[in-house]
Amino acid sequence: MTRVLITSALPYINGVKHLGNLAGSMMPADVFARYKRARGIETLYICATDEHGTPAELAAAAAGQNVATFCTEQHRIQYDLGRRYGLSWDHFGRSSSSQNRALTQRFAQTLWERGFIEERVTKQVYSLSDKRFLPDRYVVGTCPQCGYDAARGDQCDNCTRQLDPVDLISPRSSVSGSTEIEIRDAKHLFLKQTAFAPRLQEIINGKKGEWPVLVTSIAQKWLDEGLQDRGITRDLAWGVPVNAADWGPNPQGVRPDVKGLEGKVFYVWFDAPIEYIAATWEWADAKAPGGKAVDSDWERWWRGPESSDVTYVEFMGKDNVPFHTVGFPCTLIGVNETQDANGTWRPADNAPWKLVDTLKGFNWLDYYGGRFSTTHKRGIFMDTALELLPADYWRWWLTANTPESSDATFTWEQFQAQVNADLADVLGNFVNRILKFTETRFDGLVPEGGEDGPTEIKLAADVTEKLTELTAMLDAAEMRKACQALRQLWVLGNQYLTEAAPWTAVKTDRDRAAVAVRTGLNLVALFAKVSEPFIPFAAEVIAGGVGELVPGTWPTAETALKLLPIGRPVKAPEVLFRKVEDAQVAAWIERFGGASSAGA
Ligand code: B3M
Ligand code: ZN
Repeated sequence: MTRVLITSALPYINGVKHLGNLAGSMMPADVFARYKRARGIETLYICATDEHGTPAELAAAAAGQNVATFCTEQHRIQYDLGRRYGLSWDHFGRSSSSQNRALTQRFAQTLWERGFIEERVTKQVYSLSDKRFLPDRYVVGTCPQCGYDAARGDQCDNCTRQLDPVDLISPRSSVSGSTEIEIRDAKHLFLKQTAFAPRLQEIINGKKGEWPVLVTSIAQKWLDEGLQDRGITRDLAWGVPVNAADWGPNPQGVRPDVKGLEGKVFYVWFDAPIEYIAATWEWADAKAPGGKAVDSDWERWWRGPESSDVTYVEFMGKDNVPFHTVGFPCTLIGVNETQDANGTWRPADNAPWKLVDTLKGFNWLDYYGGRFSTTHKRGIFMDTALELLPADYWRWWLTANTPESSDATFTWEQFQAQVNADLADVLGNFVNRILKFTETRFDGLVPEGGEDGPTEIKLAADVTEKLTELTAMLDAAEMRKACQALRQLWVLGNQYLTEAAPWTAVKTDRDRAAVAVRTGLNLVALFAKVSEPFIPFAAEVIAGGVGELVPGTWPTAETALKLLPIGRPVKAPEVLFRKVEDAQVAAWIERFGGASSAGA
């Protein structure tokens, strides 16, 4: 039995995330994690807030708060919201944790001692009016690649290219808006990514045809354009301190010249992916007696022979793919391996850190064809969405519309049509019909008597087909197709009831009606079980209606329609899904903007 390690991209700390963020990382990761657990597979789903870098500092400044206090509050908010969406993280950590600080510093030290980091004097954007360097998002300007006029210093939101702040055309400070800017020399550490290009190419070649084309093509584009060595330190007060004074000599026997490195921190994209590992360490510490785990508790998921049965799956939006196919693998290869004088790579020790096995990258979820925007408050955010409707409505719609092969778009009209049809008309209606009928005509008990006829035999075959499809799609983390198969499974329930018509049969042939009711109730149990990864709250209510289900077992062709013992008491739940009304949709369009807000 293999274990599964799952991470979803770490949401920035700078505010509540919108539904687009949820759709393209945390939601599919959660469905996948819940599915694996439902199969009885040992699963660890790790996420955390990404708390360093300019997004955190800028947002704290905008809120008029000290950055540490801001991060503590915002982490709590994101944690609570995630739980209310049913996100089943085993741990939701913080990249500002002491564990991440220790691990980031340790990795950097190793990279230096192996010769993969070097010191360079670089040109940096300096703001005369703000009297400070302006790294990354502290500077905005025109993208030199695509001409987008609000590109940030680190990355262009329009063409997704990574940028260097000094390359921006017409740069201005995001702190003050000032254009009084000059370029000054400053010392920084660089990760020699160029050295890793052949190793990365090997990895990507091995993943072509297995990972989504979106992912391998982004990675390949990067490799084709030629990797750049990457500055991994910044002139910021908030972050993981470089701490180079502790480092030993590099292969040339040179110790880092600490002068000029004081007061610097690592670049957020250096420490953030390391937090996947450090958050696992946090998880182990959190459940260890005395709050201090032994290393093997968390390392068994991440390194060496103890982790050889672990499959590691990452979920993220396409803008994060370069950092996970190039940046983070460079860090890990550099701590796992050494390169001798002839350029040959050799394992550095017998406990290498795990690299990603499967990388699921997603396109964007748009709002009426335009981008969701935190800055422009366009679209729907995780907190407001829950004021409108229960989490399962959002979970279902977002998963059924996961932006897998192309961008997807949210519109209120389509949302209403889909959740009403799938959840209220198909699933909710089925569960309600059969349970109510059992209560009124069969004393609320799974009835005995009668034998399966041709309708049941046909149903079993159809159920097996859809269940096989659903299972295969979940194994492949193909969320849209998984939802499609699940919806078709629900539809089979209604079709069966209409055909078997126990309400008619009961008048003349009670055994026939008993078969139909028993089969219908088993379908309810089946739906509770297989819908749980998608709509866990409703699934729990449905399961409650037919009694507890065995955890850690996934139905098979043999068990799918035999989940309930004869005589088990059942009970119709309260209304499972209320329909979304036209008046609500009209009000929400008014409040959040509809088609007419597109392109804003
Ligand atoms: N915080 C960017 C984002 O939320 C970044 C992901 C980090 S994953 C290590 O899109
Ligand atoms: Zn651009």
